[in-house]
Amino acid sequence: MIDNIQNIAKKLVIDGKGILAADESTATIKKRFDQIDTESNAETRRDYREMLFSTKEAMEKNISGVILYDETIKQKCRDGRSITDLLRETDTLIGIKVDTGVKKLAKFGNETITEGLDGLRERLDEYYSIGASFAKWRAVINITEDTPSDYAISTNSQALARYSALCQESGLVPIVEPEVLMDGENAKHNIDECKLVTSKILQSVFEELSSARVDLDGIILKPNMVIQGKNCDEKATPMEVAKQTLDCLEQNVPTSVAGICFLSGGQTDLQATEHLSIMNSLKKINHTLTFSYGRALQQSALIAWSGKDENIKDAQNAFAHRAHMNGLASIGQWSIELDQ
Ligand code: 5MM
Repeated sequence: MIDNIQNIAKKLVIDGKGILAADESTATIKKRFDQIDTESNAETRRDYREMLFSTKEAMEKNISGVILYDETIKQKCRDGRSITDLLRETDTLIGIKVDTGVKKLAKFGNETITEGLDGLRERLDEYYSIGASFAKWRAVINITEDTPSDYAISTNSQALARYSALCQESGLVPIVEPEVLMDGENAKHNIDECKLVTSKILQSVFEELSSARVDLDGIILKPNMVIQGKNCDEKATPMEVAKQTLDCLEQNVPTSVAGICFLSGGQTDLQATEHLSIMNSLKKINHTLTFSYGRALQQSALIAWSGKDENIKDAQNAFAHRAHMNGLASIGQWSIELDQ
């Protein structure tokens, strides 16, 4: 079973490919659809995601796996095939979001804890039987004047470790996502602050993974890049973001981790691609670095689609383009000229 997990993890980070995060919860996808004045219901959500997953060129060449939401993994395409069969046709690995969301951490103000451990073993077995080969759990850490607290860091890390151990027992590769948010009002949230907090959460996560006996060669880490918060005036250059991110990962991520797939976190499409490409072109780290983007892969396709069937081709072209650009970034060969 462990061999299989290691092979799946390797396949997820194979050269030129990365992960499409399409596991927006119902509330999050509604926010995305609100931007394009499109009603969010089970059918429109299925249509949108089916459109992405049937972009054959992108899926075959640049997408190793897709993270689905519970609703989607059980849905059928318009023609009656299952969504999982559609993904299998392009040899795309099937992933599933298994946390049940971020809730307020009692007695800790606005800090959060990610829930979903109760009954997780049974849910993982069910997803495995439907065809999932990997899973995802996202912890959220917010930088403010007085957060994150040590307790929020440790309790979220413990949850990530318990989830990871359960995944591996069930034959699924866990994607371990401790996200330090770019959002927030804090003007002091500069790149150094982000590096400090990202280092803290990574140290804590790897301590807990080790205590939980998780095999690191059977996990994928999904971290944020080291970058200033949205409200900070001190903007780091792309080279600084790349170098500080590499430095942080080198110091805090054991080399046995199978691969690192970044989240985009609210960066623009181009920023997310450029940062990844610079990191890979610097070749300073032993890990494979690629993408597990949600917004940075989908935004242009979402706008092009705008909820209309007649726009499907344009939207698929937009998605294929971003997937291609990020595929190039994953091997350090992207350039702005190619992206025009
Ligand atoms: C696709 O969005 C994922 C699910 O988010 P919610 O639980 O808030 O609905 C999210 O975890 C996503 O996978 C990561 O944040 C990475 O996405 P971005 O857009 O930051 O690349």
